[in-house]
Amino acid sequence: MSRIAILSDAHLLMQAERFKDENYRSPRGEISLQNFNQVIGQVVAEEPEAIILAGDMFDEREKGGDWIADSEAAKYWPEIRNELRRLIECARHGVYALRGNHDSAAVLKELEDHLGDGFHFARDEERAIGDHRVFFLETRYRQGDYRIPESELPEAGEILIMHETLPWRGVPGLEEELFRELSQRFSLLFNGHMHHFARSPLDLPNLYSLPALVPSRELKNAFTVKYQWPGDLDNPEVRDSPFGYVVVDGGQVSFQRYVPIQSVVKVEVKGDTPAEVVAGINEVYSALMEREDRDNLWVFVSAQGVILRETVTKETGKYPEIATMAEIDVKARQEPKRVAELRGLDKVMSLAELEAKVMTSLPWPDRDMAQELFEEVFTSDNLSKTADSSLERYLFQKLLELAVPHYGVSAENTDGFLRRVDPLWKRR
Ligand SMILES: [Mn+2]
Repeated sequence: MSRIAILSDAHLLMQAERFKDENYRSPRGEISLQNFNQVIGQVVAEEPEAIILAGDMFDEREKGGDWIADSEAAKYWPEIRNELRRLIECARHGVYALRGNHDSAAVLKELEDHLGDGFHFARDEERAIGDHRVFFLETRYRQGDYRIPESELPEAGEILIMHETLPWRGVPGLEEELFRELSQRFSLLFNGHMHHFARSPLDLPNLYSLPALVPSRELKNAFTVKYQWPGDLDNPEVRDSPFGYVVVDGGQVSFQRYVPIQSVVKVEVKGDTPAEVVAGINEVYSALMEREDRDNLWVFVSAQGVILRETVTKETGKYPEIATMAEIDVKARQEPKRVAELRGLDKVMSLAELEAKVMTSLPWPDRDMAQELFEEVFTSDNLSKTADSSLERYLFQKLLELAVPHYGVSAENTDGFLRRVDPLWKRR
């Protein structure tokens, strides 16, 4: 039986940048090309007879974001094409590509036109590859739960290649019943898109989830090193690389691990106050600075607590030697804001900074009222007081006094209202 290597989800062009200079390539883009070069060397050394690209190898490039300079990402293509030529030379039965949800059909078509006989773009069709029959199911991916009409499903076959969301661990995706049906119709099923290697997901013995070939975007648990704060910073959790590809050989399916050039570091910081989160970030980054491989890290930060994304970005920015990825994940805890927490806020953003931020973000009609709030109510004097009912009453009264003229309420009515609610404050 012919040996086939199946590669997926390299997302190579995700690294392309929005820079005017056509020759500039970011460190992130360079390292992706280096990884691609190395992993292709590893694949070629296995001497596969055919190679299948199971989607999102290139990535269509973000339309809005900060990634793309020129629409073709031309500065990356010469190297990518060279690597594809290496694959074509090594695989006598050819290279076959399925379009992933991030790939553009135009790019794959162009590769087919320019790389010659060895490269095939396949959609909703069966191909004879050596002594195998492989069906390529064109990607239907949608967000949330979705299905594919029965009339569009392949009847039966040997190997099925697809790129859809597995409805896994509570995550919505292509309906499970459909995977079951396809697992009856085919001997072996390989699904890309999930970036994690797994045998028999959904308890289907002949279904495989394909790993991401090289690091690209952040994915949960796709790290090789993890620091948690609070936690033991001398002994971060270390995991085997989750990256690589799959080889099918005589009915045997094996995961071939690829160890990337960079360590993919996950940093998780949890704190009760902004000051704690800031302290945690700095302690973890001090530990990162001590690492011998500090120049070869890709750091994904996740912060939990009462914290602003800008604050996390500012703190991590103090360590230019460490490559912090832009996708910073901030989970602000949803709790009623109490005065004690506002005191904590004062430590990462001074009252004057907060005031300036609020003032510049408001349209003119609201600014004078906000100005009064800062002058009368949110004073450093008030904010540093311990919360008690008399302070709350005072703040309530001041807010009411400031607000009512905006709604045309007379002063007498406000006084009367305050007199009537007074017993409520006292009863607390
Ligand atoms: Mn995908």
